[in-house]
Amino acid sequence: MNADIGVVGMAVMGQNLALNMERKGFVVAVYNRTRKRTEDLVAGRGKGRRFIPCYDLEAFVSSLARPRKVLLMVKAGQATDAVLKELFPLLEPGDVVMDGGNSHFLDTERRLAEAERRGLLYLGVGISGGEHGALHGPAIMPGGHREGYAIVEDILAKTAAQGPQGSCCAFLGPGSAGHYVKMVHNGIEYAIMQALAECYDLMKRGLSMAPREMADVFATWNGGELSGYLLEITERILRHVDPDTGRPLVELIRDTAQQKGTGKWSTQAALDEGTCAPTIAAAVFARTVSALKEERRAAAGVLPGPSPEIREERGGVLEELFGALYLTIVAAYAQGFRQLGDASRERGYDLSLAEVARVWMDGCIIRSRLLVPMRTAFMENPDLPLLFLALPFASRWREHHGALRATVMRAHRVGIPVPAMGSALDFLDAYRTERLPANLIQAHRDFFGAHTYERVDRPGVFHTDWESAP
Ligand code: NBP
Repeated sequence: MNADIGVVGMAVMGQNLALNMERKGFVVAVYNRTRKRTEDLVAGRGKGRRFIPCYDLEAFVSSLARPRKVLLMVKAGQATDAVLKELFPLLEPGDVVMDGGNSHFLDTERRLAEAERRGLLYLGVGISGGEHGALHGPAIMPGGHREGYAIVEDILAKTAAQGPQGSCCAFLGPGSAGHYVKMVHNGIEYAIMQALAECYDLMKRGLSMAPREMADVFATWNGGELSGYLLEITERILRHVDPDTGRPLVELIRDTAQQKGTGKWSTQAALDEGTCAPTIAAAVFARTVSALKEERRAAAGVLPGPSPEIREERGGVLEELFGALYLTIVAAYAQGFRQLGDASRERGYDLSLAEVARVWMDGCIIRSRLLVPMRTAFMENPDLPLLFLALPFASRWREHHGALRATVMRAHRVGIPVPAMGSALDFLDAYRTERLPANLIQAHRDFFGAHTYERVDRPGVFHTDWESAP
């Protein structure tokens, strides 16, 4: 019996994906550098399943039906390079190698070029959904060699979540398109999580609400058009009681958010491309500030601020908070999609943003009911510059921008930081302003660096000798 597909890397993601694929009817060869993980899988959760356990890469490769299909689920970076160095020479032209890890898109470009030299078909495959998604159906974002995708499409499409509008897997484009889309997915994820944390902070410190009460609010919000996985788990987290202490577990967790780097990469790439992703960047920096625990503790005694108490009627504050959250979440998606559109033009991905929205509808961490109207917006206008210009989101802006303003001003008044909400508001206010003060910046640049400027009243490029001007 030959395996339909082989998975390298039997840590959390690899194991669960292998189990998922086997359940979909495929024979799966499994291999891990450390033998014990493979042994544990086939003796435990994988017992009696159609797995072919392999304990060296040669045996693993020989167990695969031709053309061979290999999915790497190993740590991104050097580990992936180490596996590929060993694996590539064992394969034959026409075999397909998929990297399902969170690889940096530039690493994917480099590996794809190396695979191409060897006649191999290479796919950088973004996978989202964590452990649960890997087992029950993640969102899968492949990019790279289209011929390679044709060979693995059946397996990937069946392994992916089955969303309201089809399998949450689609070939996204050439090169590093898949990993780029996954990276921006994570950037959006950072921004939504930050916005939810800001709501929690305003409810907790501002309104003195108990986690159980906050959970009720999130449950209500999650029942409407904002419904999505991150709202759902926020409610569940807030209801969770620590069995040891009887206290809400969330209150016992240290307030320093860690990061593995995909949010940072997403922001770095946005900066490199000159695209606008300030809310995603704000969320990355908010995590950085959260990590300064000891400094924050010291500063608390040195830098006073107002009392965080919000002395207003709770119902009204929460109503406005919903509007603020709504627009901030849409701003996160809007900036992410905009970055994807810009990267697609720059890097030749030829992305369909409507298809990206469809793939994100289920299985992944940023799945949300909002993706249905977002997909429609991109289907109606594939070149839409920003989601807020599409009718449903423009009308939500009109409806909620007062609430976003009120929430940001309220938070600033009581000294509760809202970097995601604040940056979403600033971004949209700048975006809808016909004349920004950048003319003064151009004058500064010309003053000290003779960088020249354009005028609004006549064509051409100008320089002024500002020092000698009267
Ligand atoms: P980890 O990211 O923790 O990686 C552990 C795996 O990498 C183990 O199988 C380990 O083998 C293998 N590995 C390492 Br480390 N160095 C190696 C080397 N030099 N040669 C061969 N194998 C090596 O596992 P994970 O959390 O399951 O994630 C797998 C991939 O999926 C990562 O790229 C991750 O970023 C991505 N991802 C994770 C999630 C998630 O929710 N966890 C979601 C989406 C994507 P060993 O057992 O011998 O040490």
